[in-house]
Amino acid sequence: MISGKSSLCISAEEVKTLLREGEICITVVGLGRIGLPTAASFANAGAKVYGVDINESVVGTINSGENRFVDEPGLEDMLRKVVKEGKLHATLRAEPVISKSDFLILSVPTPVLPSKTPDYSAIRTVSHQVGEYMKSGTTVIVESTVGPGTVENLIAPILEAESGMKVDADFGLASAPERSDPGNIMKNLTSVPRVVGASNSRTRDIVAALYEATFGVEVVKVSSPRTANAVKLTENLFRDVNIALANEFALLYEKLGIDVIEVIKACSTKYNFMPHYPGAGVGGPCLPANPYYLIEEALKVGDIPYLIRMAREINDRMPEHIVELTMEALNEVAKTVRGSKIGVLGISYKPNVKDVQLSPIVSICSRLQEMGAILKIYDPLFPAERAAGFDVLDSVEKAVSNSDCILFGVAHEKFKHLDLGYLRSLSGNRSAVVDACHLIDPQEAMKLGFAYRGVGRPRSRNLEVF
Ligand code: SAJ
Repeated sequence: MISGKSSLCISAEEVKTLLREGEICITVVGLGRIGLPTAASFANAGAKVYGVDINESVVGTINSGENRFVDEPGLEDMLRKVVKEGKLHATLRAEPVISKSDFLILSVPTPVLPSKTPDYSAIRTVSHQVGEYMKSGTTVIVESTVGPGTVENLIAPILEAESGMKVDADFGLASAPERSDPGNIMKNLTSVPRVVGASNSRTRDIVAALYEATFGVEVVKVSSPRTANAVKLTENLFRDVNIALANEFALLYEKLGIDVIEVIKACSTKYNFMPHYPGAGVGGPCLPANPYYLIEEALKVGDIPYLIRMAREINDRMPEHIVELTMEALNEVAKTVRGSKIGVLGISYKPNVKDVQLSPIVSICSRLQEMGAILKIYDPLFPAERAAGFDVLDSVEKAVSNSDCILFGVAHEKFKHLDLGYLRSLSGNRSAVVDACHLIDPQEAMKLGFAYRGVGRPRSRNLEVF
């Protein structure tokens, strides 16, 4: 504890000084892709940080200074430094560290169940643990993404019941939802403004000062935890809906013989157009899950968010559309999916990130395999590894050689410099190519003799005359 003082009694100014002087103790619960960079950053700013996780190997690797998120630039060096300095220590046992912490940061997963309802079991369990062991004067900060109202109506009552204390009177409660892009987390943590809402303005100011001092980033103070959670969900659902609109345009323009990418690029010349792009579907830990946190809260008050739900249906339909395009392209060269060798380039859920969580390409590969295709997958982030139950090869050549179809799944930086003519020479004769991520030029593919299909793209060569 801060030399015996409560984190509720210090001023925002004092936070910065105490942090620098190593007087602040922080426990981060949940050491995943957000929790670990957060813990390392607080330690690097001077705090004494404990990281709590339920996974023994996670705890072990962290204490040896190893970084398991190899695709997060900047994390490796910082983690090794703070572990070596003894400023960050990971542990499986929450009790001894929670009871001596000034700030407790909850950063555990809040996935969505197959029933499309949020799974708050982890945050519930952690709230019981924290409530049981936390001392008076502690401030609890929820970074996990939850529906608006969850902090006030689910987490706060558990903390009060377990601790016998009262929010504001005995402990502070705040929401500071993470807003970082996987693959750019360390950069985002120090550049993207942080939204903070708390149970009272004093706690909000103290938490804001802690984040400003640690990350050097602007803090947007809002009126409550529920507002902070609404901000996080609004920005992500805005994105999901606009991606769905781009996908809807793509499905229509394919039929109208219009190139949706050409249209979007031209639209982008308009000052208030916000480009979003069609693709294989929406994957990752955030966008496919976030809408259901808000939908659940809406249904509780009798509101039905039609557009948000329809957007989810459109985006979830895209993997099947890519499978249909693959069938069409193979049929064009008198082949069927069954028995065809398909070279899949990219299996991550988005470019340049080593993560297959809810990856649409995984859904596509599973469906093609069910249909009897022989898959040869390459992803530069998973070379010679297994990903989502699939073997990943270690070169483009191994995936593409003698293939009946090349499927571009993810626009990894490494794929942008591939020579399509070279790939044509490697693939079997009369081969097809399907572009799920608008990576290649349709006209070039067709001129090379591929049977081409691309999401939202024309499937015939430009006619010289109309
Ligand atoms: N996608 C499209 N079309 C687009 C953009 C994305 O189909 O125009 C697809 C991607 O391929 C991917 C999925 O949507 O499968 C999600 O893409 P994303 O770029 O939104 O990536 P995420 O899921 O990592 O989103 C995170 C979010 N960050 C947080 O929730 C804290 C999101 O708010 C960010 O906008 C995003 O990172 C980012 O790019 O920063």
